[in-house]
Amino acid sequence: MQFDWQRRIQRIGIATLGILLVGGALLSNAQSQQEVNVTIEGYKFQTSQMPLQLHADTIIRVRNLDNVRHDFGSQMFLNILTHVESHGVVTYGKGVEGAYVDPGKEVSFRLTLDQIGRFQFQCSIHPDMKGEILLLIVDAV
Ligand SMILES: [Cu+2]
Repeated sequence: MQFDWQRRIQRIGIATLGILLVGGALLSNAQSQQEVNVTIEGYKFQTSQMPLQLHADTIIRVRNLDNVRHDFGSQMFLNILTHVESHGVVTYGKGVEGAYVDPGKEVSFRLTLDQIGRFQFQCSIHPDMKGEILLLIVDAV
């Protein structure tokens, strides 16, 4: 009799653990950020991105594989709170115009986009270098 109870309690324990794990996975999924990866190579921007959602945490990582300094600048940051991490320095605020990316380095921009559209970016040092990030889908949560 006693043995049965112990088994039952153990089962309840395992079932609860299962629910907690599922709950945790859902939660971490909801909090995960969407990524845009921009690689600079041969004086060109290469963008790879997933379909972006409005009002979701977005991180734009810009990696410079060239051996010269480039810049990643965009109007998209101007009216949005943007968290920039570049060469160990973090800046946060509105009115960010962009950031320099030194050779072999990575700069990241964290922001939450609140309008759809094509967001152009460019390198102020080499005006021919241009690219864009697309936020065109409408099924925002
Ligand atoms: Cu450049």
